[in-house]
Amino acid sequence: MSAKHMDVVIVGAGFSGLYLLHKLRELGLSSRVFEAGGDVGGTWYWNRYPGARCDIESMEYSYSWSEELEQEWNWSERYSTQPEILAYINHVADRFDLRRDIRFDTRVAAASYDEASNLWTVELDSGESVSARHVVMATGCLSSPNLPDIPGMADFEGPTYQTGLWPHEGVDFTGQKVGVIGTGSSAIQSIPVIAEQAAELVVMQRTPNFVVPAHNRPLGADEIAETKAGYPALREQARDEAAGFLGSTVTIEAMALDTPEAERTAEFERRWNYGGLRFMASYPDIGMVMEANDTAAEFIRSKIRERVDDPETAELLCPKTYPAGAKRLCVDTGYFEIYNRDHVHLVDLKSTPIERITAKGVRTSTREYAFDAIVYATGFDAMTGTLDKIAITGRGGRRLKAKWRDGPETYLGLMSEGFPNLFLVTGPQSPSVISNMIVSIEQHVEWIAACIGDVGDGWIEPTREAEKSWVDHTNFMAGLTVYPYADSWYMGANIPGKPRIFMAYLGGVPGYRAICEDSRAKGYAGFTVS
Ligand code: FAD
Ligand code: N01
Repeated sequence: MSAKHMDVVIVGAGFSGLYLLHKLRELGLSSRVFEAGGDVGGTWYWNRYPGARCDIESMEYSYSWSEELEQEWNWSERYSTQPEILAYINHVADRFDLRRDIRFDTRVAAASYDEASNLWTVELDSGESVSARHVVMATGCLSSPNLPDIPGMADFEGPTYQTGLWPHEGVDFTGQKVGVIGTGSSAIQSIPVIAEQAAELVVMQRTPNFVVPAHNRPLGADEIAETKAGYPALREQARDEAAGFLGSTVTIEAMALDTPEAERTAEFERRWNYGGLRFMASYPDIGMVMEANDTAAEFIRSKIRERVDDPETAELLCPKTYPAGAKRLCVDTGYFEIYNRDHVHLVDLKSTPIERITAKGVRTSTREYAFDAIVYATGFDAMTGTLDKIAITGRGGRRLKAKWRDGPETYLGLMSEGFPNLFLVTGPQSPSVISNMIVSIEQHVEWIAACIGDVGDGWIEPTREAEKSWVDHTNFMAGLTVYPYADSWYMGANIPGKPRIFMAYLGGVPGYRAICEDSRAKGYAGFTVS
């Protein structure tokens, strides 16, 4: 643990950093992981809010690179809880003896490239520094929790919580009046659980979300055995699906708008009853044409109206200002039904905005709500936020944050020109958050590890031309879809002053993989290697 120089510095010990460490060891390279948190897990270490679980089915939201691991681990539910995913990641760390090369409670503050030595110097928040030939940012897309800047936040006398920084010891809301600000995925998962404890729960909603049911349930021994028996083929199939999970490719050829309404509704109903994110992969035009999208949106709204007793509350919960799926679709367990309980209230912040946080609670334009505790379910500075916090300096003293002032610029989401040997796992302009992230993480880790092995003591960076055309291509692909029509975190819209640009690649997981593999097969086409 005391070495000052290594082949590779890895920042982050989530799914990405752990697999990369393992992979680099296989290549005989020395590497060290620096992790700001106290243990492994990344997302699943930090997001301990009640109700946290995955929205990709457990048997798919897991590593595929070790057959033994795949066979020995048993998931208990269709969608795993945060504690179970964290237990899995801990099991992986122990089983592959990863911890000995990880330094916890250590934040990387800066990384700078020296052209003369072709080395990176990585500065830690302890004041120490280490050097490495290569640096890999396995820092996560959703790892910088966002606290809004609401006047008076420091005045509140009770405890406050951000879902992405939940206390390890948990929180007991029994008998309390609780306010939750936000209605994204974190809120939608936590609200039904908090409501079970709280004496009164007030949900403060600025924008309602499109939500599909999880239909979560325990996994039976037979289906686990069946999946395990067919794992290699299932994993291969997932890698060939548009978003890296089974059922994410649109297979129906007819357009929604050309399909008779009764038939279309029956298809939506079938997907609704199956549950989960497959809902959006129905017709080819749903993600591309607003009018087609609205057929799916209206179906979801009809379900909200069925589930919520009070028509006024139901209308407030119906998203109407952006296309379905253009913000990350939420997957729920009992979310809407919670509004049928007498002790749960919805406040519409669009018509009655928050004016300030007070000593006792939250004051909107019409009244003050008194709370014992406030939960900020207010999301993340996604994709670029975590990288922006590290002072990354490349060739000629150029800062990555400055280069990305008008939006991230990468080639394939893997590297950025002017920053040799600096790799990004699931970086901006790769499928990342649009996909089953484990599939995308594995693909990136394998590409990066092979590249580092090939480059050795040399260097690699993208050409400016390749990078510019990739950024243009990414924007072009986004422009073909309805995604840019929502004020989403995908677009940077949730962070004041952040450039508005769609930050992920929408060309699909298999096509993207083929482009990466093609580049490598052609001796890293689009990159300069020395
Ligand atoms: P992370 O898990 O974010 O790990 C990055 C690590 O880097 C963190 O531990 C962080 O502390 C560390 N780090 C960052 N900066 C520094 C620094 N400067 N110095 C040191 N350490 C640093 N994806 C799916 O595909 N399916 C899901 O169902 C799903 N559910 C999710 C649920 C929640 C609540 C959230 C927030 C995200 C979810 N995601 C899901 C996305 C999830 O982030 C990824 O699936 C995956 O866990 C990311 O792994 P990672 O290792 O790339 O990043
Ligand atoms: O964050 P979000 P999240 N005043 O940004 C509101 C993954 N994830 O943590 O929409 C009032 O989606 C904001 O309102 P608006 C998944 O990829 C997955 O919930 O900006 N409200 C919004 O309602 C997900 O997409 C799971 O108008 C304010 C909410 O806060 C991503 O992480 C579970 C506000 C933020 O929603 C982020 O999800 C959890 C303000 N000043 C997370 N500022 C799974 O299910 C913000 N809001 C797998």
